[in-house]
Amino acid sequence: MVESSIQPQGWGRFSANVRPKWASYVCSMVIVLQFLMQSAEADPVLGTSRGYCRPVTIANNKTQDCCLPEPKRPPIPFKLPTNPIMRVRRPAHELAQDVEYVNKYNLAYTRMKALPDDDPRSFLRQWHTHCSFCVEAFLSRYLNGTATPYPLQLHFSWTFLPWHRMLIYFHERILGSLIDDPEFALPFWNWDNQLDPTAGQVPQIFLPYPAGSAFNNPFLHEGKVRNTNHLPPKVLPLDYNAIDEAAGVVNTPEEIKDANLCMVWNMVYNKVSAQEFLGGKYNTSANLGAQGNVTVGESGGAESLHNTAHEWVGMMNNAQFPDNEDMGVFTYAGRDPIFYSHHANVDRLWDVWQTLPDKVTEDGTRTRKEFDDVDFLETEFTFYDENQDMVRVKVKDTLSSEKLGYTYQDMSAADRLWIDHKPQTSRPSFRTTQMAYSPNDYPEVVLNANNTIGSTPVCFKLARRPPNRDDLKGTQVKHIGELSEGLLIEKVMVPEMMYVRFDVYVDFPTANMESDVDKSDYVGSFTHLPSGVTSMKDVTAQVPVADEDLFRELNIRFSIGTALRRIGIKDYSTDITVTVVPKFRPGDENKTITFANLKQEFC
Ligand SMILES: *[C@@H]1O[C@H](CO)[C@@H](O)[C@H](O)[C@H]1NC(C)=O
Ligand SMILES: *[C@@H]1O[C@H](CO)[C@@H](O)[C@H](O)[C@H]1NC(C)=O
Ligand SMILES: *[C@@H]1O[C@H](CO)[C@@H](O)[C@H](O)[C@H]1NC(C)=O
Ligand SMILES: *[C@@H]1O[C@H](CO)[C@@H](O)[C@H](O)[C@H]1NC(C)=O
Ligand SMILES: *[C@@H]1O[C@H](CO)[C@@H](O)[C@H](O)[C@H]1NC(C)=O
Ligand SMILES: *[C@@H]1O[C@H](CO)[C@@H](O)[C@H](O)[C@H]1NC(C)=O
Ligand SMILES: [Cu+2]
Repeated sequence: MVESSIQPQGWGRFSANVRPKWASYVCSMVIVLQFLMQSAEADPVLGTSRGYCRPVTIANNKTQDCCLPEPKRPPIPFKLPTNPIMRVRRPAHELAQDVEYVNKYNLAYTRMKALPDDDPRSFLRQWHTHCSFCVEAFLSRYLNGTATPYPLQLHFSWTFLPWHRMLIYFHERILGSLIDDPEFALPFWNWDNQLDPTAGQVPQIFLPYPAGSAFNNPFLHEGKVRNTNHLPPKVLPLDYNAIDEAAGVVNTPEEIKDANLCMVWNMVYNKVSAQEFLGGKYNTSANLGAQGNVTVGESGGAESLHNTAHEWVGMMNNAQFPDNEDMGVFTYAGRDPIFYSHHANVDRLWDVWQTLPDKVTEDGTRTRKEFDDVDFLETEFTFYDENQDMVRVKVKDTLSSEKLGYTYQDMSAADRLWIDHKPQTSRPSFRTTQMAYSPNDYPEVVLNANNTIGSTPVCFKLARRPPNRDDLKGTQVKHIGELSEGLLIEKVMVPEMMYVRFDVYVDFPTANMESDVDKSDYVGSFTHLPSGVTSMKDVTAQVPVADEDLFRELNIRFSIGTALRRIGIKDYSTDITVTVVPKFRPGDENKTITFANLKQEFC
């Protein structure tokens, strides 16, 4: 068993390591037995930088090399600390006037930046860690280290939250060690907080302080590429709409606040199952289409919600920064320190999510649980720690921040605002006010036909049925009444280089771009950030193909149970309509995205 835990050493550049034959034989046996014991289909992914890496292609045929150095020592297994010193992460807006913290934070980054490029703790390599793992520079592997032919992509599935949790966990420890402060904790950008109007602004600690003040923070802002239109006092609108912005539409602070509460309620509170909040299973057997499309999985609520902050902070439509640096694109996001603070808040929302009561399902008794699927729990990532050691972390060790030794300052008063949020403007139900309305007047989706989202809203009839015992399979609940009713849009072909956003409404067939999201019939949004594009065509030859040919094939789930009850539909036999409202970016208005199916599904 001890030997098998270091088995992944036996591949990549370390394959020449000498190991007695009998030992590797025993190891293989142990591993085979472990696999047999799990399940015939078990294939947890190993996300590591070892063994293979290619530069990622970004827009306009440029490439960015984000590959990471090889470890100097054999990788070590991650161990949860036994008596951890608690690092308390505090909200960035409350740290703005804390001279000691701001200066310490800046010093840690300044030292990180000064490390040589081949040091995996250097800021360059911290950025590269996100760039490479999130833009398909590596191949996904089996736990024994054998490469699959499929590119690794840690967004768009259940790996999103645990991987980013550990990315910032090690980032924080490295920063702390560089200033000899074992209690150093990252600040979190508390953008869901609508109680304090400064919480949703780009935090002051990432902006220059007045000249001559006691604050010293140049690394946190100098050379960072951001949208100068979105600096304080502007507040991040979680339903950000670049077309409206370009057209000069200005929302009042009150409208922004309501929309923000509604978005967080929908994308966090209303996601009662792990699948809805974290995302779906990572697909380790994705097809490599001739054109190199990537089949990833299903994005969760946390991920869609967090993309908006990326898009809003990054520089947009600037000829000098055509790739929407830094935050606006996966490739460059890690180059802005605000990225780590943004992800600390996403991580905090995961902690909060675990504690939320259930007012979502029919029974109202479902507890929020992480996946118990062995493919999830045994999934492994490698990261570099504060000693430059490569550490192999299993997802099962990432599920409790407290066990990891950090915690978040209590923000429950602000959290409560979105937890208890009810749509402010109750639009009268279309069903009751429009006598002539019937879902039968709208087409049902035709499976695998050319169903498209784009240009104008599209409306489909959705046939509904009650949940049954078969629906319990693969979920973590035993009672039908605890299932969450969802709408699943399948095989959405998302162009890799396109910002995508669309909103979904139930029983509101006339919904359009200007419809207020803070209404009962709004059920959520999907957002997608572009990234560098790598060819899946020929993995070894590293031949880039045209950006516009590449797609990510994703399933997208919307939770509709509460919305239906709020608009007065209390049974499962009433058919409804589903309206998908595209909110693509300026210039993309006429683009279309295809999908294969749209159906009711419980989870
Ligand atoms: C990108 O490179 C390919 C192959 O070299 C070339 O055919 C294509 O025109 C280039 N595209 C752009 C936008 O430069
Ligand atoms: C590693 O695991 C995969 C999947 O179980 C298997 O196909 C492959 O042969 C294994 N490789 C080694 C070297 O054991
Ligand atoms: C994984 O992707 C392949 C190829 O698109 C698909 O056939 C398969 O059903 C997917 N598996 C899961 C679990 O979604
Ligand atoms: C990739 O996706 C595009 C868009 O849906 C599609 O036209 C193309 O056929 C796909 N390629 C493969 C090989 O599946
Ligand atoms: C699918 O629909 C889009 C938009 O209506 C159209 O541009 C495209 O040609 C269609 N594709 C096929 C294969 O019918
Ligand atoms: C989208 O299509 C409309 C109608 O054909 C056209 O007027 C408009 O210029 C197009 N927009 C873009 C960005 O191509
Ligand atoms: Cu990421």
